[in-house]
Amino acid sequence: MSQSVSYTVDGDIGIVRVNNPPVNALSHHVRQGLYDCFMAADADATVATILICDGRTFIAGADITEFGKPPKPPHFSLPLNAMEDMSKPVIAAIHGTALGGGLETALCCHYRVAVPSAKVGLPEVHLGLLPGAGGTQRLPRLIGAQAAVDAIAGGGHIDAPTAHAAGVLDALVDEGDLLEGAKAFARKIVSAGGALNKVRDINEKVTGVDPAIFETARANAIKTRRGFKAPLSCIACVEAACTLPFDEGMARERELFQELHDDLQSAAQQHIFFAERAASKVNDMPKDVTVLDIKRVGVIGAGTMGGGIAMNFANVGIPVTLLEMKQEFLDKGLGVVRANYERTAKKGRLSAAQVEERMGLITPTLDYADLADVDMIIEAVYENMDVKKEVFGKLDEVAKPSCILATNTSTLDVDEIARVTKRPEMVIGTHFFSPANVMKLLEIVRGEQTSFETLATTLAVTKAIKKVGVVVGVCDGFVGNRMIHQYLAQSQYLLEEGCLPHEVDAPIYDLGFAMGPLTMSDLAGLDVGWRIRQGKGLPESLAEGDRYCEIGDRICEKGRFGQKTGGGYYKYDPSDRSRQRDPEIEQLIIDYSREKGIERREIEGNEVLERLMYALINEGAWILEEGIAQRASDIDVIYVYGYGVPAYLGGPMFYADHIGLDKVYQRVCEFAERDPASWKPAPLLKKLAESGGTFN
Ligand code: 3H9
Repeated sequence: MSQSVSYTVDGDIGIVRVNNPPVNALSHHVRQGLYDCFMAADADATVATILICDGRTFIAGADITEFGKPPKPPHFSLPLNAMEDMSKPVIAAIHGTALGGGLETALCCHYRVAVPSAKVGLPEVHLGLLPGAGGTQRLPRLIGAQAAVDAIAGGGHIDAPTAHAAGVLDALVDEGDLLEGAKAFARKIVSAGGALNKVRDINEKVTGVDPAIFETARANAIKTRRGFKAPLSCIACVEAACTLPFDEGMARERELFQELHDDLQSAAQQHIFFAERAASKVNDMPKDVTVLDIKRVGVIGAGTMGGGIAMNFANVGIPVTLLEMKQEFLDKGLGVVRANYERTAKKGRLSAAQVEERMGLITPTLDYADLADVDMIIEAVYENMDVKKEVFGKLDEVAKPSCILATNTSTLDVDEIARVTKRPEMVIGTHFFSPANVMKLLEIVRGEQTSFETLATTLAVTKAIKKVGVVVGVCDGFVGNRMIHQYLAQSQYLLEEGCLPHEVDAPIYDLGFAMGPLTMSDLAGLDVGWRIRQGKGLPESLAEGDRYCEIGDRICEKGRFGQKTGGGYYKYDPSDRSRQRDPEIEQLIIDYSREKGIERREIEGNEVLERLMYALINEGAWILEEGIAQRASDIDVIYVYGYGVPAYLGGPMFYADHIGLDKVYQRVCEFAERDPASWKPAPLLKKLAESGGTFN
């Protein structure tokens, strides 16, 4: 028998136990082990069989590492059918997370019991897949078509009490002893006659369903998950459960699963799943590093960023002391935080009591001395080196020696900030993305003196506040903004060479990005970059041979700072903020080219896409070469979670691998020949292109 699944007999009850760390995934040996053990259980004299798992969780799904490789027998259907066809009741005993193939396994048991802290769900959609082991056919028979569409196309986790109320679980048992609870449940079933409740037999097909629910679900998926194929296939499968008998529905599920499995989208989404987990690993970090206990944090600055950062902590029950310079700033900042929470409450996602509880966790203050007992301070003041240094000097004086000092900066040198303190090893950068309470990405900037303890603690805090953290090194713009700088520069050059704003944006939007570079600039606000450029004395301070486009400056000079002022590269309807082309700006661009003696030309779609994407990729290669990012997949995570790149593209470096690095490099060289001022082919890109290598 497989070592990862065992069968024992406890009195009159058989126990099949899975032990396949870390998450009891259904690897091929587990599938074989389940089959063998259930065969053994069926043949002996027990009255019922319990399926339970060791370790931290029930089966958390198929083994994702097996996807995209030659299939290893047995197929899922062998053990799952064997369980469902057992001649005595089978009870799944669930703790942790029964996800994907794990829940599908449980749905082949005749009964399901769980501890209240357990969660169930079919999250395959997030991997670009659909539940391929009968989940799309069994779940609707159990909970109805609408609830099944929500669960399968949404892919969320459902907590055990909710799952119990919905009928996914038959009973909740005491947290303390799952096995005893499951045994008691089994005996009750046996003494009541031992009915074999097969989900597949609940009905021939799910009936009485209004077909409009599928149309609504499809329209919603197209709107909220633009370009993703899996949600639509998930919906189609649930629809099949309502129109086809079970076996035919299963065949449809298999067919659509295979289509998704073989598609690049699912490979990309699986890449992002593993990339996200790899990102929290620091290559040179010793295993035994102490992680400090962060019980209370301080946040400096109650502006948009500071308020959003404070909310992250309050959301997970960590008290925050929020410091501002003036009472009016504090009042305003807290007002914004409250308004944010109340908006969420209006949507039904928070209760009034939870709003108060979270507000209660944020203690406002004007006094630095109130930060004396916090364990970590995140400074989120104005992006200016002198201001930040002054704040850090003060923090160093008031904070206890074990307190970590973090700076929320998107560009500044963390080492320079650290040097004003007597604890540079406890200083780190935390680059939150705006809005900080919503965006999942956190660039964790490791300074030259940042200790492993500080780094490991910051990574743990990142996980605690449910962000995806990526460790990056110090340089101007770190990873995300340094790359975006090159991308935005190309968007400007494309304008002066012949494109109008919508012609720059369209290919990127069509590729799947949330928006093109100029729409993004309008949304972010054009004034910030303009002031930075003014601060640098541009364009007068340009070095010989540097390339600079003044179109952005000219637009700002008109008082147009983007969406917030009703216009930037585009104009925005004041009633609904809808974006429209603006003839005035288009003329400004055409006049600018003429003024600079640039002959405008027709730039076809592919060149626009290539210049924008390859600017990102080439800079990404430089960043890897310099060790600013540890691995290419970290860059992909940053772009998916921070810059609106859809997970189904896998991020810019995964995209480059797919295009072929030889092709990318060749085009980058062509661009560099035409425009050496703005293109410097990265040696790593050259090396990989020439050796047939890939980034990931
Ligand atoms: C599926 O089931 C298809 C079916 O319909 C059948 C079709 C025929 N496989 O996240 P963590 C690894 S699709 C392999 O840090 P947590 C993970 O990479 C699947 N490995 O822990 C990490 O490795 P490392 C549907 C997996 O406590 C380690 O386990 N199921 C898998 O924060 C710990 O993971 C899902 O989509 C896997 N399935 O969260 C569930 N899952 O230590 C995916 C995890 O080397 N998993 N690993 O970095 C999760 O959502 C979370 O891992 C879970 C635990 C909530 C379970």
